[in-house]
Amino acid sequence: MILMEDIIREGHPTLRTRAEEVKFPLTDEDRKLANDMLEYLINSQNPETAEKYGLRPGIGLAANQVNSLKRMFALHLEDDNGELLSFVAVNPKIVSHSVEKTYLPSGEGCLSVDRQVPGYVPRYARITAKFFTIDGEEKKLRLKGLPAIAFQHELDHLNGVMFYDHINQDNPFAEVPDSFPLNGE
Ligand code: SB7
Ligand code: NI
Repeated sequence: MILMEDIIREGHPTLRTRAEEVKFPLTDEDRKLANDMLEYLINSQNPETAEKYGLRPGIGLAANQVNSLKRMFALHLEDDNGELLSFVAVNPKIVSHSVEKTYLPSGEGCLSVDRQVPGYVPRYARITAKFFTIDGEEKKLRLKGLPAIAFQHELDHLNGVMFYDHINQDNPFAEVPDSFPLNGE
């Protein structure tokens, strides 16, 4: 099982390295990694297991964060309609996106960042994403709200990008053109 000590932190070069496409069928090792990442998120959101194992809660986790350069990440969260979105995305991409942006008024955090980094992180408000499941099935999803933000945060990890790379250096809370704040988080 993945623990906090398995999650690499800022300064580790793997977080700044582009992850590589995964080939199908997945190897047993790839499958284990995928399942372990999703399991971490589920355990981290359960107050008992989070407490027991000292897990920081997360809605997403990318392979780079456990020092693996495979293009896969896990997401486990509810959308605005209370529907559970829980999957591992392999070789994910954004095929189209809105012009409009959004951001969390309280900023973003990251399991690989042990400090608060204040500021707005502009994200596309709506995205159409494509990815493969662990079993090699291709999925196409339309996301908005927190799931869209989380998908972009994780896809960034696969490209060696950190959330704070997007924060305005001169004024972290500068108005984001053509955007709205996403409330409820
Ligand atoms: C806030 C937090 C996350 C995504 C978007 C907004 C995920 C935090 C956990 N991670 O570090 C995942 O990479
Ligand atoms: Ni992160």
